[in-house]
Amino acid sequence: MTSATPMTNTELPANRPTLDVERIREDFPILRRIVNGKPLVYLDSAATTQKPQAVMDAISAYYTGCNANVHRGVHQLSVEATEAYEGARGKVQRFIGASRPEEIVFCRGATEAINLVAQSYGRTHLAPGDEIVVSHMEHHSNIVPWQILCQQTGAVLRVAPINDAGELLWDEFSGLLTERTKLVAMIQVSNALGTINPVKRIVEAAHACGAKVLIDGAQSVPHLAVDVQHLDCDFFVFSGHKVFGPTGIGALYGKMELLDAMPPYQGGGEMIKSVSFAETQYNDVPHKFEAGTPNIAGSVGLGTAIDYLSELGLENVAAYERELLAYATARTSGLPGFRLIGSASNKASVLSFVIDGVHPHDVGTILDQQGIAIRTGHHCAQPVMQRFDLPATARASMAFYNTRQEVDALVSALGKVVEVFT
Ligand code: C6P
Repeated sequence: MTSATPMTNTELPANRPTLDVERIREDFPILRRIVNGKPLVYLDSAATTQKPQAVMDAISAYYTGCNANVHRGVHQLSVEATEAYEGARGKVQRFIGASRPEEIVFCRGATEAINLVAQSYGRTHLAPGDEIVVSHMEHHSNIVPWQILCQQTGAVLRVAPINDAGELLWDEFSGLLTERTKLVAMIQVSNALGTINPVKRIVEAAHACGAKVLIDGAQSVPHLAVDVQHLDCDFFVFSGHKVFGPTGIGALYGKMELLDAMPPYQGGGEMIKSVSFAETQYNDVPHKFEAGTPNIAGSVGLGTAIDYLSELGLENVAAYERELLAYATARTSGLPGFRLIGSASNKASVLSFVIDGVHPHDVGTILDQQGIAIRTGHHCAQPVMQRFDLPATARASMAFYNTRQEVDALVSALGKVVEVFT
C-alpha cells in the first residue's frame, strides 16, 4: 500500500512490519516510563514528539565538546559550532527539498515562522482591501498572525469552509480566490482533525490568481515526505519538537527571491553587515532574519532528529502509521457513544473524538490514571470546535513508535470511561 492509497477498515491488513517498532522503541528511553503504576502509553505526539537518545546525545555532545557562539569567533570552538549550526541548516534544506540552504531560516518554531512572514512579507505587500485566505481548520498560529496583519494593513481575512468529515470544500475555497487574494495560508495536516490537505492543488489554484502560499507543515513533516520545490509553495514552516527534535527550534522555508526582498523581522546582532548611526546595512539571507544568538544546540538536535527520521524513511513511517490509524479507527468505532471528529478520506494518525455524555477532560483524566497520555481541549483550533459545535475533543495522536498493543490499551481504558460515566 502506498501512502496515497486510503484504506478502509474492511480492508484492514495483518500488522505488516514496515518498521521494526519494538527495536525503534528502545531508542526512546521515555517510553519505558511507568506512569500512575502503568507502562506509559504516549498518544500525544501531535502536541510534542518524544526524542530518540541520539538527539539527546547530540545536544549533550555539542555542549560537552564544542559550545561557542556562531559566525563571530576566529577560535576553533566557534568554527566548529558554526559548522554544526550551518550543517543543520543543510539537513533541513535536504529534508524538505529546498534548492539551497539560504532558503532555510532558523526560528523558534512554526508560530514564530508564520509571524515572521506576516510581519515582514505581509506588512510590505498587503494593502487595504487585499485578501488573505485561510481554512476553517487552521491552528491559532495560522489565524492570529493574519488577524494582526489585517488590523495593521486593512487587509481582509477570508475563511474557506470544511465539510462534516473535516475536509476542505474545494469549490468554496477556489471561489474565494480572486485578484484581491494576495496570500493563502493553509495547514497541510490538521492537528485537531488529522485531515491531510491537497496542498499541491491549493498552491496551483492560488498561484493561478497571483497569490503567494504559506503552508503550515507543523503536523505534516513528522508523517509525510515533503518536497517544497515539488509543492511550489512560497513559504513552508515547521517546528523541531514535533519532528522528534528539541523545543525552541524550527524552520521557515521561503523562496530565495521572496526572502531576499523582504525586510528584517527583528533587529540586533548577526542580522547586519554594518551599523552606524547614519546607516545600517542588513546581512544576506538567511542571517538577515536571525537576529541575536541563535539556538545552536537546538539546531544540532534538530539535524540529528532529521537524520534519525530519514534513516527510518518517511515512506515506511507513513505506511506504518496508516495501518495503525486504520486499526485504531476500526477498534474505537464500536465503543458505545464514541464519535470520531474528523473522518477525512486522507488522514494522518490523529484520532479526535468525543464520548457522548462525558466531558473530554474527564476522558483524559481517566486515561491518565491508566498511564495513557492524550490531549483534551480545543487543541489551539477553536474555530474547528465551533464548526463541530463542541467545546472540546479528546485527541489520541500517534507516531511511528506507537503499537497496536497501545491502541488496545486505549480502547480498553475508553471502555472503563464508558462504564464509569454511563
Ligand atoms: N500544535 C497541538 O497539540 P509551535 O507551538 O510553534 O511549535 O506549533 C504551533 C502549531 C502550528 N501549526 C499546527 C498545525 C500545530 O499543530 C501547531 C502546534 C500543538 O496540536 C500544540 S497547540
